[in-house]
Amino acid sequence: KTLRVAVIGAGRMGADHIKRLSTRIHGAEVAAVVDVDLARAQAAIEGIDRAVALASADEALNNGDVNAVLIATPGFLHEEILYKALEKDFPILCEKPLTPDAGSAWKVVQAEQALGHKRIQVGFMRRFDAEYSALGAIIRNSELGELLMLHHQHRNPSTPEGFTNEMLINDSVVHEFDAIRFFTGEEITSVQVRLGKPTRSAPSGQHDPQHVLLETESGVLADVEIYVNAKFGYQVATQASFEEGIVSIGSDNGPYVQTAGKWGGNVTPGFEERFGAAYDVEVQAWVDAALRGEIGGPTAWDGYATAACCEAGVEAQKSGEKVKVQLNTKPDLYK
Ligand code: ISE
Repeated sequence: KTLRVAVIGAGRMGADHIKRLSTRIHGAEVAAVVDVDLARAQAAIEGIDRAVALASADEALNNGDVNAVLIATPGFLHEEILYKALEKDFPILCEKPLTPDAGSAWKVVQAEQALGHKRIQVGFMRRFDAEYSALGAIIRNSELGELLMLHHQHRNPSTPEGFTNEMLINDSVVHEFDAIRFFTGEEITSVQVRLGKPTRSAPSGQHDPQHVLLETESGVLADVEIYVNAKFGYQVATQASFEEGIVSIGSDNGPYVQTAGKWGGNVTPGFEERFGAAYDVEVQAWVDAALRGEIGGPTAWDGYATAACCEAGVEAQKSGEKVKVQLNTKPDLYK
């Protein structure tokens, strides 16, 4: 059996997934690529056997050759496609965020619940990063005693046009919301955002960097430096403080070069390079699970819970107050 995947959205992430599906991933093939810019879809299927370029998600979902969907459009367009794909009962890999706000994410959770089984995997790829897995295992096995604090740095070289102040939370810190939930196995209970001295490199309307402070159910404290116009390169790093030690992940490591009177190496340019291997593992896990009728990663509940954190985060950005994260009761399907 093979997944015949419709990739919806042929932008930066969609194009990256199309490449991995048609080269490195086993058990899946690109059957269709959808983009409002048909020329972009056409360019994305070049060299891929039996793949078609289409201008609408509807056409792709109703194409008899398609039996799975990977959603890589901007977040605000996910909801409509999710409902249609659920109606078809297709395996779905939906890039983060599931939807942009908690209300709409909850409706998606309810639609999946009505279906009676999990079909949606959300694209929180960091869970598949080797160092994230290693730190996760150290926490779960209490190897260094209890986890007490998490310090995160999330730095991008620059932001694409139209990247708003809210998107620092909704598109970027959403990864840390999920990472903290993944590491601790707990929900986040509150979010606070501090705005300090901004960089002069931020586009107008964007306050950058921001300092996000979080608490989990058991009182683990976490902080995130989100800095999206940091210029020097891409960096996603974490330092975890335990009763019996400190664990650091995400530093650039090698090759370490000495030449012409200097020493050093290269900074990772972007998320494709930093998380390339994690994306491969994520997509393969999705495909393997889908062929068994299951999902292989973060659920629609994770998408909903992080959307609730984002909503609290955006409110906290505006008020400067510590905002409680409100969650509905977790449905049995996700327990
Ligand atoms: C982007 O959308 C991503 O998902 C990247 O992983 C993240 O580092 C970046 O901040 C986001 O804008």
